[in-house]
Amino acid sequence: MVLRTRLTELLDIEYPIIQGGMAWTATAELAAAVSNAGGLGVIGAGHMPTQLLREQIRLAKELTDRHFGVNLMLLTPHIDELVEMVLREGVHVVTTGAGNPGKYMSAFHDKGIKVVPITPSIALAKRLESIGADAIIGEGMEAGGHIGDLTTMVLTPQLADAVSIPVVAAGGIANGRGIAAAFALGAEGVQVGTRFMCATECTIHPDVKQRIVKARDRDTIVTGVSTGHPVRVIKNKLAKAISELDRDNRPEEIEILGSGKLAACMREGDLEMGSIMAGQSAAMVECVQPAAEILEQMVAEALETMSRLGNTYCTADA
Ligand code: TUI
Repeated sequence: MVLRTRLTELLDIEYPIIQGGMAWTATAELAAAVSNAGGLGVIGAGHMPTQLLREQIRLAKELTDRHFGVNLMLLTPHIDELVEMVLREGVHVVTTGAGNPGKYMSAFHDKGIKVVPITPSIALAKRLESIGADAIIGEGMEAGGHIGDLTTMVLTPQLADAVSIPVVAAGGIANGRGIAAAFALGAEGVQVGTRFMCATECTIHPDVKQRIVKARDRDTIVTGVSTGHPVRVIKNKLAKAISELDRDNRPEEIEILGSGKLAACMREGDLEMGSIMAGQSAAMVECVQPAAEILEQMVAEALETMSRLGNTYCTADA
């Protein structure tokens, strides 16, 4: 199967599919499995201690000979230390979230590291292109975790018009029809998070995977709006408590209540008081399966969809 774009050339990967760099979720095992299967695997640094991220990078290098990336969450207090370590260890790609990676751009480029920031808006994308971003991930509010306020449907085409670098669509994409739709909107790649949470190689607690498989269309909610950092999660007791604090505009209490809850969910499987960060596409994830199978199914379905649409709507006769 061949699905080549400027993104596959830029990152030297087989398929234009980037795995979301989800904190406490996207470990070296998942990243290596995705890279081995032809996508771009990404280790999610989140708030990881520097030493642990170093070990994760080294483990990924043992598990795959292919290119992989690290996602840096720019809100983390020790971000400068993480960047320095990533520069020393060397990885092929850095994706960034929750901020502007401008101050690190030239340091990454000097080491030959491609920089692919995540943006929720057009203005930030233009700024990032002007300072040398290699590609841009536009993340719509269908995504899980920390989100902006535009949908993938409106963000992607505006990004494709606004910048010349490759655009990667993220948020709400869990199957090949999603890839075909993203391509129709002008993207040259997709980032997929939630579906890869249900990869066999993903090391999160099995109960979380089953919760995602079970999820229905309206099972997620956006919490923490009053903190300035809205987060999409699957509804549970914690989400309800945070929503109530949001309603009463008590952001400080949300920060306290939310602390450590992502780890409680992903590592310990606390489905009641853990933060089940997942996107709306959870409703479209049907089973737990190997990362290679996810990639193969998605690519096959994308090709089939694009060909079917061409055959259905584009007839040669007058
Ligand atoms: O970063 C994510 N998703 C995340 S990060 C995360 S950990 C966290 N925990 C508590 C509060 C906040 C984060 C869980 N999920 N996705 C990429 C993303 N980046 N979404 C939105 C943004 C973003 C937002 C503002 C990127 C840039 C930005 O720029 C602001 C500026 O500096 O102009």
